[in-house]
Amino acid sequence: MEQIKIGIVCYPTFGGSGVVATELGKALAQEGHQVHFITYSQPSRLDFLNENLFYHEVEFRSYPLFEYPPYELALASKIVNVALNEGLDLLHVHYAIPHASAAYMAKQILKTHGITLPVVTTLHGTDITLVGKDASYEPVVTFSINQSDGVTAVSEDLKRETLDYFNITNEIEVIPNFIDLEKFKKQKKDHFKRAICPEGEVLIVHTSNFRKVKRIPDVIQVFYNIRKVIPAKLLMIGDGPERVPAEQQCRELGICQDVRFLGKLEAVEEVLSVADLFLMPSEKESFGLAALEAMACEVPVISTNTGGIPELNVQGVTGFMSTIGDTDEMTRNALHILDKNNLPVFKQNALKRAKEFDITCILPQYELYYRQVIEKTSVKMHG
Ligand code: GMT
Repeated sequence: MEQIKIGIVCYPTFGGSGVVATELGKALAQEGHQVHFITYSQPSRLDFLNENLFYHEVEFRSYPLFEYPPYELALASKIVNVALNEGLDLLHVHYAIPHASAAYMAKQILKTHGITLPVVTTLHGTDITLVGKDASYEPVVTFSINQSDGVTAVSEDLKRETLDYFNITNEIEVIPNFIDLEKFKKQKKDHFKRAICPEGEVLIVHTSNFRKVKRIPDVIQVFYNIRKVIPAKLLMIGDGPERVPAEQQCRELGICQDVRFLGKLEAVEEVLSVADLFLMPSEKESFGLAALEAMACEVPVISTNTGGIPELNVQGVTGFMSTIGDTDEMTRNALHILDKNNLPVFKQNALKRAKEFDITCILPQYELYYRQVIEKTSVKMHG
């Protein structure tokens, strides 16, 4: 297959959009495409060497006049620089704010050099459902989505929400998130399980960036309810503004000895390998990549039924979904899953469902989409 030179713009942090962008770039490079990451620091999962992978750091200097250095301008300049020097065929930006508008500006500058750079924008979630809807960003988000040459969303629900809320004149293609089943698979970590759960307790896990939207108090409440019925331990992975209040909640409930906050972890799959249940009581979740990672490691999921989660978690099969805040129902369903007669079936179902999102199924969808966008853009240019 002919090589495409792709620029990928993303957040380098632990958030889902950065993870998806990085894993996608790595997989594209392994397929023989040339991938140039453009962002402000090394993406956390860009952890291996490949002759087709490149990283370009956006430098944005401060100046006494700036309260906030203008990152978007520095990013647009870096995109122009990389496109000119590396001969990019396409730019793929993940998370609309501010990446789609920086891409638009870069594209206009490149036009003055006689270069057409097709831009694909992938909508991930809060760039639409929370931040994007804010009046202070909405006109720019609408404009930059409409000016992209291709737009993808990570779930049907996110596409619907985008079309309902914004005045979108562009087509939106749904390409779901994916998982690398070579990396995310159940590993033998019995010693770890014994260390965490010495009395054979069940192990419950939550991973997130600990923001309000994740409803961390519900995670603790469901765990507290479960623990009243069966011996259980909870591992909280990740970090963010809701961590300190969650630690306080554990102290107030007197459950600190059974809850561990592990902070940001690189090898989440090692912990998931020994987990019995994953909790995701989010208020909003356009897809729920963290739940997919759990399922790939054979962990069933208790979640809300919000956003794109119903496109992933199958009710009564891979786990259960409840309305936001219904921690009593979540507890009842969790105890049903954790029953020793039910758990093995839920685990196998979770893995089977995760296989439908294997990167080998989703990567060709992106490659095809890139080719269509490149083709369409060059017809527009010449036609
Ligand atoms: O909003 C976040 O939690 C972070 C955000 C991101 O862009 O990093 O996550 C969103 O994108 C992920 C990858 O596509 C999805 O799996 C998450 O469901 C989504 N988060 C929300 O919609 C809250």
